[in-house]
Amino acid sequence: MAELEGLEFGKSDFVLLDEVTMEQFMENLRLRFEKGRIYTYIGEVVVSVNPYRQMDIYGKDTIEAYRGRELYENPPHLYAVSDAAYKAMKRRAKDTCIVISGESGAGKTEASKYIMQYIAAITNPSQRAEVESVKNVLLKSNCVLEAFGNAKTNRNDNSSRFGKYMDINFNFNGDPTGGHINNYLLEKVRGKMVEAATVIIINFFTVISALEVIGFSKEEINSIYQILASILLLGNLQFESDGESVQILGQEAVNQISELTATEPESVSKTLLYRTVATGGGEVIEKGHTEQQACFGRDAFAKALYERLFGWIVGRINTVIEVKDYNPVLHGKNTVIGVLDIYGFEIFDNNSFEQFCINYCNEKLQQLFIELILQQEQAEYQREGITWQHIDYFNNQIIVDLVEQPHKGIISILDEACLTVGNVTDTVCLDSMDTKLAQHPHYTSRKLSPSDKSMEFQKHFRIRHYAGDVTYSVEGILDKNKDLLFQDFKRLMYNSTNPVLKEMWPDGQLSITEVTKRPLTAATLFKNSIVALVDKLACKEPYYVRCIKPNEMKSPMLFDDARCQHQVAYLGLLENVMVRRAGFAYRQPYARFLQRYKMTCEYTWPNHLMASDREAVEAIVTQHGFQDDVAYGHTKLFVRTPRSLFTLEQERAALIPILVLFLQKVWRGAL
Ligand code: AD9
Ligand code: MG
Repeated sequence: MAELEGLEFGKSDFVLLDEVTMEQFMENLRLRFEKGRIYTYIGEVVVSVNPYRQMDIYGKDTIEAYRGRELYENPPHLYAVSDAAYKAMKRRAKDTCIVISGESGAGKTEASKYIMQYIAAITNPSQRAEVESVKNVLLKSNCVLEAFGNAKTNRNDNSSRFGKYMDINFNFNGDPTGGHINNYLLEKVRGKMVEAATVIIINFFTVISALEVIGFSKEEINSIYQILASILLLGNLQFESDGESVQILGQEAVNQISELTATEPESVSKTLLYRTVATGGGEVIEKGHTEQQACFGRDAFAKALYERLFGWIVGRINTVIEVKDYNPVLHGKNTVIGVLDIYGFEIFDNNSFEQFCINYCNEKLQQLFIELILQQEQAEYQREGITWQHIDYFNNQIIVDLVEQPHKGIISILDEACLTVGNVTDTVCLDSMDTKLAQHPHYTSRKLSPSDKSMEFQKHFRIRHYAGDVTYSVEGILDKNKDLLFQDFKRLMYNSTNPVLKEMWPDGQLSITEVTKRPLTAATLFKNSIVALVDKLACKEPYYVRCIKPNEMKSPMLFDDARCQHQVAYLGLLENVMVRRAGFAYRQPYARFLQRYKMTCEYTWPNHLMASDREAVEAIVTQHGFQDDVAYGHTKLFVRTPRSLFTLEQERAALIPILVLFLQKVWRGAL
């Protein structure tokens, strides 16, 4: 529990509040924000409020002050949890992860960058060249991925339109040896894509220099810019129909696209206007598009180009940073720190498939938080027979089920509609959802609220999310879920004479008759990737950063009480304080505790004569006078505050040299 700052800055750990009430919580949060103290703990969890201004708290001196220190030795900071995760990884060979959550614009991406900078700064003291190069690539990859994957939204000027989970691998010295990036659902809305492409072109030199540092070749960098230019050109391309056939308006754009993608202009035109279909009899024919189909094809192509480019860049970075020549026998266990920075919960005026996926992802992460911090914690106290007053909290599993349950959930219903042959429209799909989910307490059907203005046009449904109500439009939802791209575009790209482009489209080599299997839908692919992500996080020791957005105006001065309180409530922070306050910071099986600290007590060194390890542990605890700070479980000792353990650690550290000296004397026969 950090108490190092003066009282005028409020309580640096919410666990120290006089009373755990929303009023006191908010008062403390506001006071700290106003005093420029943007970080506050709940035990090991960091609560961070976006300052919306540059803070002088990330420099080299600060890094040095936090390096190797315990959490409560310094004021709360991201650096302290980064160090805690690093120490756990290095000392105990634990895989750890830092999960950063909070709504859009709350400061997650900034936090993830500070965390990575800290880890980079404290590792590799001997400046080995190969480690420096790994660190450099890891840091530069942020710049590239942000350039390609971020865009301005009305909630955040630099909003992440993709989720990022980065594993950093360490060797037994605790130096980074490589890493791996997983990216999740890149939003492919045309306006955002065009904007991102423009930003990359404006930031030309910064992005190129980052790409070069990572190791992209000249040809690869050229190809990237050619693809971006093609995407912009596709956006300008129009069609016109004379009632019989469809033509492209602007042959010049077609010529430019063909040049940029190293394809023939005739092939580009043909792919934009026709598609190949296999008839029931196995015959292959060319079918002309309607104007609407041509527009759909063009947009889908532009989006797919963007998505594949992004995926390829991530893959290319991964080949550079993957751990090479690692021999576990020679090098010891390879440990990992994972950093998760994903898009935050979003409510726009108009919410669609993308917000549905993003908000579902946030539900899953909240569920993981509940499971690890609120549920498992309490279950362990019960298992160990510790007297415990159960603390209630809202469990959002019910909303997770609403979205992902097989056969009954929204994703299943969407998929079913996409797989049904025939003309299933968005509205028919909505009908099916309304019927199947009418009774669900977190689903509102448009039929049940005909007078509700936000449900007008009868094309909406609403989910009561853990973070608030969101009304989603079903307009275009099936197309987005099918994420259909005519095979002809894939073939066009596969046949490009540019090897970089060709590499991005391996599935283009299939002919239309070979493409029989229905691809998984976008929602199912997304769900699978998020389930895999949660599994990955769940097997690591988690550290949490909970980000709060102080206001909607991006103002450094304004602490909007209602908005902040809403976030504190839905993030479950008050419940977190209650569990933490009533709970215990550390626990260790009796035998392990004894092994480590027996030298600090005359009754246990070198061996104890008591009836059980538990009694021996009691002797140590009593000798050091912190009997009021512990509870005895069936198999483990529970310690409430880290300070007690720290005292023991210090004493142990002081005793070790004396013991070594003693043993040396014994060995030399001097005693
Ligand atoms: V989203 O879910 O990707 O839309 P984030 O990632 O939570 O969102 P981001 O980190 O991008 O938000 O922060 C938004 C803006 O707040 C940044 O562009 C900065 O201008 C500002 N910010 C956030 N954190 C800090 C900070 N620690 N210091 C200074 C900050 N400014
Ligand atoms: Mg972000």
